Amino acid sequence: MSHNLFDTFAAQMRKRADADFITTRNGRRYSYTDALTQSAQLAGALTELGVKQGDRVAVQVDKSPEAILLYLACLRIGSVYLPLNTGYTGDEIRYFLNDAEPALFVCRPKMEEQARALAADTGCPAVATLGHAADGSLMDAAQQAAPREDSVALEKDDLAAILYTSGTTGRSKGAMLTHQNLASNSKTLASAWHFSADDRLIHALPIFHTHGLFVACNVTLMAGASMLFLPKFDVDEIFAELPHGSVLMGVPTFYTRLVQDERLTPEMTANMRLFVSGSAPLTSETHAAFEAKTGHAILERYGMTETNMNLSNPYEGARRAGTVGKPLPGVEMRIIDRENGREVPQGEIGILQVRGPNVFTGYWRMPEKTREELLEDGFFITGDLAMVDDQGYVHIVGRDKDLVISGGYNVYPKEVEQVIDELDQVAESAVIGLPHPDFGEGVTAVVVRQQGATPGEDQLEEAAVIEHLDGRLAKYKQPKRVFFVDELPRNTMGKVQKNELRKRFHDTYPST
Ligand code: MCA
Ligand code: AMP
Repeated sequence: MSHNLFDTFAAQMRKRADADFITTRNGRRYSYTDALTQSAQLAGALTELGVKQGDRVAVQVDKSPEAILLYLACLRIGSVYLPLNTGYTGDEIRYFLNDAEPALFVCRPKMEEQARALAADTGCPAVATLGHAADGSLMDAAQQAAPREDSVALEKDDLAAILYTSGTTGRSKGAMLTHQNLASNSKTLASAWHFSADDRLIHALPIFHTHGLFVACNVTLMAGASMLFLPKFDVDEIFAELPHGSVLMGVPTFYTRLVQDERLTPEMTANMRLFVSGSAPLTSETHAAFEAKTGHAILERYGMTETNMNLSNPYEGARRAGTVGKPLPGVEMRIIDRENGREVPQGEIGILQVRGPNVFTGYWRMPEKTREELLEDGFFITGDLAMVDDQGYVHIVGRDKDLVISGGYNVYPKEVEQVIDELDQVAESAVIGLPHPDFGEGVTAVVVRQQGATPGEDQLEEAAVIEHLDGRLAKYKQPKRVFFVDELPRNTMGKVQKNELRKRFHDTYPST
């Protein structure tokens, strides 16, 4: 029996042949039959471009239904889908192409020249373009190619996707996700969240991360439901769609923005059955305010790129603010004492570890990193600090890893510090996350200037640091503020005490 995830989706697609799969605000409609036909055409184009089973296909494109059909085409032929944030700069992309060695790089039409140069530098043999209006050379190739109606037979551990996640060392790691990882999690979520073919998901997330790609799209496909594709999160567009949708999935910033709007009422959300939040902590205040304004309790869940979703508040039963619920069916968890490596008693804080068919197989070409984080008994060390309360609900209380989450995007301080430290006038820097009313945490840099620099014309200022980062790092990783100090606080071991910095600059981003 083949474990190709596409086959599972295809069974639903054939059943739901004439039903909507994706619609857009500008009137484009893709039925499930269209999805079958066009993914076969794209699979044909991939084959003619030289992509084979097991090859990586790197994709940095704007959000469009065609990007999802391309993902399905990759699954069909057993190639490995490698989506990349559209905010990544040329330098960032170079790293991914070098590391993943894709057989094809699909980029936005306007980026073709830069993409070809990067592909030539990194030995990537083919480049194709895909635009948000179903344009580009990949779509042309799909028109001409002999469609591939088949799907290749796969083992459950064959790779479906590689998603890069930044690392504490500043080097991004490619999380290898198998067909089984994705299939098991989407089945589990579709059932846990009562998805059915009647659902219409308002899709406003980006599609290059787990949340918007796997949680949203795979669950929809698993249930034979439909999605309304919005190019990005926009409050007005959400309000235009709420009366026609049934589910919204978002990062907490979606909800903090929605609750500030007077259009959020029980009537506005009367057609909706479920609001899901994840990727970053949702505050109890936002949870309570949303419920007070709509009558809907947001369902908060917890996941990671490496694991898909692990824990979820219940669909039926109390969805408790400030908690991420309980392990999903098939997922095991334990909370480990950092000092003695033993499980902590209920009510105490430790490091969360998870195990299950959803947990990835390791980091691409990083066996040592894999061994450090994925234990021999199958448990994965999440690096999040958690506690189980007396009702069995899990609270994520902090992080054991140096990570900032801004508007649902992860920023590893080390990566930003390394680029700031390239500046001659910088002696050292520390990047921290501070409470931010919109993004949850605001990336903030604290910099020590090189000694000898005297106040005056040549002195390094905030704007020059930002200017240096611009074009080198994606916008969301760039500090919202840069502060200068004479020295960084250190403990007796010489380690920078970021907690001290977080306290000192705590009120940098006041709520309005
Ligand atoms: C935009 N900006 C940001 C961010 N987004 N800065 C910091 N953090 C961000 N997340 C910058 C813009 O470049 C712009 O800068 C300024 O902020 C204002 O932009 P704005 O119009 O407000 O941004 P937006 O387009 O509304 O985007 C905010 C957003 C978006 C809707 C929260 O970032 C978003 O869709 N985030 C979702 C991320 C996500 O899908 N994460 C899932 C990862 P300037 O004005 O200077 O140009 S998967 C995951 O984490 C796991 C598996 C899980 O559990 O799900
Ligand atoms: P990523 O590596 O981008 O997949 O991000 C995963 C991280 O996001 C987790 O390790 C958590 O730190 C965080 N995260 C995801 N969902 C939640 C949540 N509901 N509450 C708190 N943190 C979360």
